[in-house]
Amino acid sequence: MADEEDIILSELDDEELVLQMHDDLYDGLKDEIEEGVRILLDRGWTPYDVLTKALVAGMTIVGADFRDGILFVPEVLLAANAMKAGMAILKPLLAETGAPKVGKMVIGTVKGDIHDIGKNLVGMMMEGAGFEVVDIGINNPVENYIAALEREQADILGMSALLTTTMPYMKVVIDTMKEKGMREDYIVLVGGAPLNEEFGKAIGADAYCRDAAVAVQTAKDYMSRKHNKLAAG
Ligand code: B12
Repeated sequence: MADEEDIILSELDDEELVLQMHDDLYDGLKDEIEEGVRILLDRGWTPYDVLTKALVAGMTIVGADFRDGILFVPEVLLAANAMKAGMAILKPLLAETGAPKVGKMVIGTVKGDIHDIGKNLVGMMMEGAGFEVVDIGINNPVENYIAALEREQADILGMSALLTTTMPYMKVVIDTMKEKGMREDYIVLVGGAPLNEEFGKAIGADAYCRDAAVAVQTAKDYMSRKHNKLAAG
């Protein structure tokens, strides 16, 4: 039987390498993930494919085993760190489109919630699509969102929540925006694994986005409508 340590990533074909990366992500092996990402890029993979097929797909397996009680917080944290290391290599490449800025987004995870991988991914993909992104991090009370929107003169607010206990806080933010008479000045996009379309509607968001690709498309659609509206005066 082959010893794990004997595996030389660069000798694997693409398919084997991607499967090995899923395993390495599962085991929280940061160095191996970084190496795998570099190899795939060298072989001509697009940063987006590396992100979705090697990293996000691997994290989905981690998520399933966490849910089923096979993995626990410390292991998931290691996996998350490995994922972030891979994402750090891809980030500049995804952002490197040189496209004119199409709009500005403030994005953050809500109060009580420290999950940030999905939010970071959305931020990266938005930057890649030509948006300017101001990331206000995790565990944000409503004041942080309001202050950032006003300070940055943003077009879009993005809120992330991964817990059923923290997602209702999005409504607190939207209600506060309404009270301050500023709700209509922004496009509000929400996301995170436990959310769905109905929830997005119920709390008064403009849209719920299932993943980062949908977030980019939705943001673009709203920005072009906003421009058309302004042009129509
Ligand atoms: C990694 C992880 C952790 C890591 C987080 C590390 C980090 N830096 O983020 C750690 C170990 C710290 C952690 C802690 C906890 N976690 Co946790 N975690 C996960 C896990 C396995 C993966 C999440 C992830 O990163 N996914 C990968 C990314 C790419 O996907 P995503 O986040 O869904 O994001 C995509 C979309 O949702 C969308 N999106 C996300 N945000 C946004 C925002 C906008 C604006 C838009 C448009 C779109 C969008 O686009 C993203 C990219 O495509 C999930 C399982 C799961 N199925 O989600 C559990 C999970 C979310 N965690 C869970 C739990 C219970 C916890 C803890 C309470 C565990 C504990 N007992 O302590 C704590 C809570 C800590 C806290 N207060 O926040 C539960 C939540 C259950 C529930 N229904 O509420 C889950 C679902 C696991 C489970 N099934 O039990 N966790």
